[in-house]
Amino acid sequence: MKHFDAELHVQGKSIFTGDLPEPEGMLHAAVLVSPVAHGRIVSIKAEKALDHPGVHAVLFAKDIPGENQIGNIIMDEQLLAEDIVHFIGEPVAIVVAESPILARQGVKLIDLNIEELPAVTNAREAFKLGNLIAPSRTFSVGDVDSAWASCDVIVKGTAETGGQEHVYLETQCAMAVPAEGDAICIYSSTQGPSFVQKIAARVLGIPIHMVEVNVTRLGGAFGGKEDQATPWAVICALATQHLGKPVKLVLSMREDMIFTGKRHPYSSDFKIGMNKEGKILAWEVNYFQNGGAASDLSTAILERTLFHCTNSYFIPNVKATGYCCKTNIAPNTAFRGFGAPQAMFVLEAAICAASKKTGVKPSVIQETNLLNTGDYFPYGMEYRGDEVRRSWKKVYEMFNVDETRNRIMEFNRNHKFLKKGLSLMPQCFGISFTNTFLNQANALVHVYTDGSIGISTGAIEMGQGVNSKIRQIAASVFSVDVSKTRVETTNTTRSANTSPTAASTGADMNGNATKIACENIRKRLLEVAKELLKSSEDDRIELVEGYVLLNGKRTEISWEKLVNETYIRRVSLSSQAHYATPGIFFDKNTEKGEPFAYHVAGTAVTEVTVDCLRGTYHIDGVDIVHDCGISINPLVDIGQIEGGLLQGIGLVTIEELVYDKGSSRLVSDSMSTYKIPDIYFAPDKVNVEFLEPKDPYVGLSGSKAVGEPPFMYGIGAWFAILDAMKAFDPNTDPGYITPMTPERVLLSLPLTKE
Ligand code: LUZ
Ligand code: MOS
Repeated sequence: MKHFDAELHVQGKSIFTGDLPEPEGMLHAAVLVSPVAHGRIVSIKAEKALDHPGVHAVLFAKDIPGENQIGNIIMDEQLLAEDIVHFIGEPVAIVVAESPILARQGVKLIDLNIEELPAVTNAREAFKLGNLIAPSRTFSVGDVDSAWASCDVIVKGTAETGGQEHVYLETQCAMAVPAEGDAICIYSSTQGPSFVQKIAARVLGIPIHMVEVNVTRLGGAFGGKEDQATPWAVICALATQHLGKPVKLVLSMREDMIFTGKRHPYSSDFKIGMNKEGKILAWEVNYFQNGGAASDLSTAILERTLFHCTNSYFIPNVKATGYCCKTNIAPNTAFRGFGAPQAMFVLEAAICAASKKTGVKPSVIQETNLLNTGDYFPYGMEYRGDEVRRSWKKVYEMFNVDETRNRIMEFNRNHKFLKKGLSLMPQCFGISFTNTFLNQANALVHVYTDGSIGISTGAIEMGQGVNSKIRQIAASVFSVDVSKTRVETTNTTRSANTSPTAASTGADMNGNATKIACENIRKRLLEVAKELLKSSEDDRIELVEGYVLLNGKRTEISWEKLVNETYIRRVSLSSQAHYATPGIFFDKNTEKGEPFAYHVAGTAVTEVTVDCLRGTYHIDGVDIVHDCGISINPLVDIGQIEGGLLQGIGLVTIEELVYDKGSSRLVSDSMSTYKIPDIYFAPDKVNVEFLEPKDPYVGLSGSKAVGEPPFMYGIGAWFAILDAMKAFDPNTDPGYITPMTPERVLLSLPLTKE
């Protein structure tokens, strides 16, 4: 049950896009980007760059033969700016040269003259100016307006969540190679090869079948390569089309951090109403999403925010409205959780605020309102699981939460400046793309005459172990050893019209397509076995551990022999299959439907220690009870849970994006100024306990999606830190603002305390 790439990784033998052997005559691209947040291009002069040794070409918007448009949901983003630039880092021109250094020297020699225009970087400011990417959307259920009258407590407030840089180890990169005729082959580090293919064809003005996109694996993505791998691949393809030469582009870490979008910062207003017992009766929230300078996936992300506006809780009266605001920063994009963490933070903040006003403990309010089986979400879907309450209960029992609280109180009594805090963080995440049509995948499986198996799907391996799970599924259908299977590169000629590997659905959907294809082949193999054994209708024929079994007894027909006999009989050993998640739909007019195949839930307990003199803190431990269903690969799943948790903790603690007030330039544009959790920052211990599975038909053979849900547990760190700060000063009020950096902690606490 290992991650089959691990051996290659530790030996440095895994192939990433940047490692591919460079074809003869390879050229390198570099990109001239806008140095201002908003402006009008007055003139561009490229003569000096063209005279620079080794420079082969400088390309502008006017050199695009097709459409200068890379938009996905809304067509509002040019590949190369023509007239107006909208953010620092927006591509304006491409320099193609004989080396990456020469290309970047060429970029510096271009004379770009821009007349600056006023820039907006803040979502609320953009909203006031009417700069919206799309009309607002509202999810509602019950009647909040009349519900306030029956509430004993009503609390209003605001919450702010900051953005987050993806920090994939492998930066954005691509290579394009000319093929026969006017065809082009693109090697791209993308989560969405079909999207790269479609946009390249659109920009180059050629049919989609003239573009082949090939992906071996990514060095991390986290959503950052769902939409935003595309421009770099298309830039290479455009240069290849112009010059007839292979062209490669690898962004430096710093370029990547400046040029590409991040998680959306949100600013939200909330109003929560409860009765005396802590039952939440009404919830009203307005989310102001900072979309950046182009729509990218912002509207889909805002939609997922609305879907998760009540997280793990049942609230009878809800009105949630989202505003997708257009600002002059790099277009923000998909990031693990896709708008859900932002929604969940606001509700936890509101619970915290309500607790402060009533004296009812946050955990009591949380538990009172947890979803029960049969409750309805504001979007009309029934909660069919029971894992929300089951995980809450189990976390208390397994990890002795009550004892921990007593230990913490004791500790806090005995320490003046060091204070411990605790929080519980439940999460409930909907699995499926919220855009229903994206919930489809396909697979192509070949069994070769020696019995080895080759599998192609639309899934992208980005470290998350999807290929390991797909291999295990194929091996289990044929009942052969996993070593007989191999997952090929992801290639648009073998898997067409695929959805990006995203929304935690990669293994579910591509695994199910693989399963169907394998089952098709197995059926044919069993027919041949029947012939070989001259068996009758009531005989039971199976494939078990590399042999054909007749009525439960092993025959001498091995897997290899059966495969070869099937080939000799001219029966196909290949199958292509399609999978579409059944039963889901959503009506955007009524904002009601059944958008998710299922929900994944769990609960985390976080303990922290804060040094209230220095503002520094340490995450002592996180105990998690999580629902993986029937895990196909527990090691991979625990890796996803731990990784997601750490990334979530990073979001709410130390990951801070800083922009210069005057120029709107990203100041935290390198790994020395943008800190992410490292091994020292990580919790001393992370305990992960799987919840006993309940539904064997869900997901992929009963296993549930694991990519995004565990990210949400990290939010608990913020509330645990606040809990510790309150032990030092009950009146502390840092605001409901992420990240809770040590600076914020320090500035929120009194300087001296007796
Ligand atoms: N991408 C997307 C996603 O296009 N739609 C989604 O619903 C989604 N959800 C999570 C992550 N990526
Ligand atoms: Mo994503 S946030 O690419 O699942």
